[in-house]
Amino acid sequence: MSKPEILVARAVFPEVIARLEEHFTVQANQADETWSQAELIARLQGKAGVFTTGGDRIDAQVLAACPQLKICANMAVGYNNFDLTAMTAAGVLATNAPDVLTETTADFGFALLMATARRITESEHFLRAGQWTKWGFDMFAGSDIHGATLGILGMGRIGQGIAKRGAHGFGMKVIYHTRSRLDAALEAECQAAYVSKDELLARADHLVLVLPYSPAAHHTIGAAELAQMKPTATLINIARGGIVDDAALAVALRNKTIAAAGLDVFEGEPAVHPDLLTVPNVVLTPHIASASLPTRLAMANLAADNLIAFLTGKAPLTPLNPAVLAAARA
Ligand code: 8YV
Repeated sequence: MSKPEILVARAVFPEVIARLEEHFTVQANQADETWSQAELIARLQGKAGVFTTGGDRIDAQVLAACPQLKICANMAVGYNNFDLTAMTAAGVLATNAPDVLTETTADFGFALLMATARRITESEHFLRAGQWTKWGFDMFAGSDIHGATLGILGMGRIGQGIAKRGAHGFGMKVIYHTRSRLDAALEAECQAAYVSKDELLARADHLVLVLPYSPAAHHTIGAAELAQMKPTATLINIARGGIVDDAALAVALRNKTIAAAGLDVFEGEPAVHPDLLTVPNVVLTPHIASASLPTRLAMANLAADNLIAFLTGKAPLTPLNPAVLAAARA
């Protein structure tokens, strides 16, 4: 029997391609070409599965044009690149890559918070530019992490990882807001207190965004929310572009409505709002929160595991629309 055909839409670890080749005829994109939607559709013809990353959009148009497609396996925990409703309607399984990146991403959230609050990149640019000629009593004086109030918006696995680092490592007071409040045992483990969104904005010295993107979450932080924050506060976005109104944030940073921001994700990335590039009090990184080598390998292997399991008749590990599995069984 011939092997099922799959597409790997972006370049990934060669050892993961080799694993996939044990089970499938693989069309890979190891040259990491950027494909238009039409080019993606053309390459998906005859494919039973696709390995995607967060930038590869699978929507109703793709699904209608690729009737042989059975599974889309995302190498990301976030899946706002999938139209899940359309996938379920088309009977196409979606999987993501949760858990394996939780601690690495929480580490990065803290790294970005510390770099932002302690003005690390801004001061390094100053040094590299040869501007450091003498010590100054308030030179790059930022805000403290230890003992400060850490606000977390969205309290899933990554949010909980950040809360634990803040509470246990830095003696921070942790407050959070999310759609569904944690149970008492988890709140105790994270030493985190549930508050309203308004209270979170008003009280946080450092606010970290870790909520998933959905159209309802678009511009959760805009001009009005930034105005509710302390002028000494820092804002960290490791969630998704579009959750923050980047144009409004650039204005708030320039006017010092808040002290600083650290951003790993952007509206319309890899483009970055030009105004953010001209304000000094923002730390900018290119969507690398999960980018430790072991974690990226684990994410790629989990996406591969989902493809291998599902297309060889076993249960996928991390299905997003299990209704598709139930329908296939019926
Ligand atoms: C990925 C992410 O690197 O997992 C996610 O949701 O945002 C990142 O870890 C990115 O989406 C590429 O797939």
